[in-house]
Amino acid sequence: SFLKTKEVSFIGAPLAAGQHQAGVEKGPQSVREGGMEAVAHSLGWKFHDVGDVDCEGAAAQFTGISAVDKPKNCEKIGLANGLIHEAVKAEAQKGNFVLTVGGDHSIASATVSAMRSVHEDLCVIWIDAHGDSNTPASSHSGNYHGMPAAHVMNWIQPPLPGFEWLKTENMLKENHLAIIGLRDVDEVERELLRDSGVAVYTMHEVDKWGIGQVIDMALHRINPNSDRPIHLSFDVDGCDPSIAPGTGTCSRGGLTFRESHFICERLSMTNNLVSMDLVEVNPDLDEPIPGRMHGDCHLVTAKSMTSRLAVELIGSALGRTVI
Ligand code: 6HN
Ligand code: MN
Ligand code: MN
Ligand code: MN
Repeated sequence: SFLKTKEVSFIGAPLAAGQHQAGVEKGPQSVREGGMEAVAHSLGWKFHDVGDVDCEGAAAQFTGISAVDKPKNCEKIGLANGLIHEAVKAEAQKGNFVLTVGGDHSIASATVSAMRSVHEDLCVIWIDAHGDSNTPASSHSGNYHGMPAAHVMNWIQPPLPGFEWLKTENMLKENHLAIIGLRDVDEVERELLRDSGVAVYTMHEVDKWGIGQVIDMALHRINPNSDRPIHLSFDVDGCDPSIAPGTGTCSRGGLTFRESHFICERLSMTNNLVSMDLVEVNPDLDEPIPGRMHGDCHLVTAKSMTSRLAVELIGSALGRTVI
């Protein structure tokens, strides 16, 4: 294994400035309160809660007018992400499994580059309804959470103000990234992805091949000899809104409950998974769980649909099996 310990470092990354729906900053607390520590313990992991990165405080260091109009909040996000990057790097250097809970998906340029700085050969599985591969020029919304994959592959020039910590040597090669679950991609973003070496599996491929084949194909592309450490960046909006309503950018026709779990289970079984992001859980947009709908694990205490799904998916990534 690429891990030196059987310990999870939980990092809360309550960043919301990469999109415009309030509430996503409550994601880390909802996962804590949902029983994450108990679930990790039950699976044989020690659990180290690093606490929340002070994203608000970091963002407040920047006052005045941004040097760029896209992405929105560029310097603020850059400063917060710099702290997230350092926190992830410090935990990864201990040899712990690094679990970063967002916050919006903006944090992924910080987490992926941090993991890359520790593991030269890192490859990444990115679960999402969206490509997150916009550049400031291709983005309609100007929201940075639609850009972190592009950014961490060095597609954004000139360098963004606030991101001075993001070094070229910690960026990800295109052929080390696979994105699964897409169904909502912007026009120019589509061209960027088509012309790239990124392995892209839309919901069409999931329907055609089944999720088992899709993951195997993705792993074959980005980790052909099964000798590279794997980071999982899981945007909960990759899941169907019927199982994950509590997120800011819902898109119909997503991954089912079992497909979502299968991804996490399959990656856990590689024994190469070193880190995970679970992002875009917005407790303010979430819905209650119907009373008679049992979960699969009594240690999960989350009271709403998407927070509960988040804790359960992380449990699967940490090795939970039925028998
Ligand atoms: N996410 N492609 C859209 C945009 O604004 O660039 C949506 C991005 C969503 C990003 O959900 O992490
Ligand atoms: Mn995303
Ligand atoms: Mn998304
Ligand atoms: Mn039990």
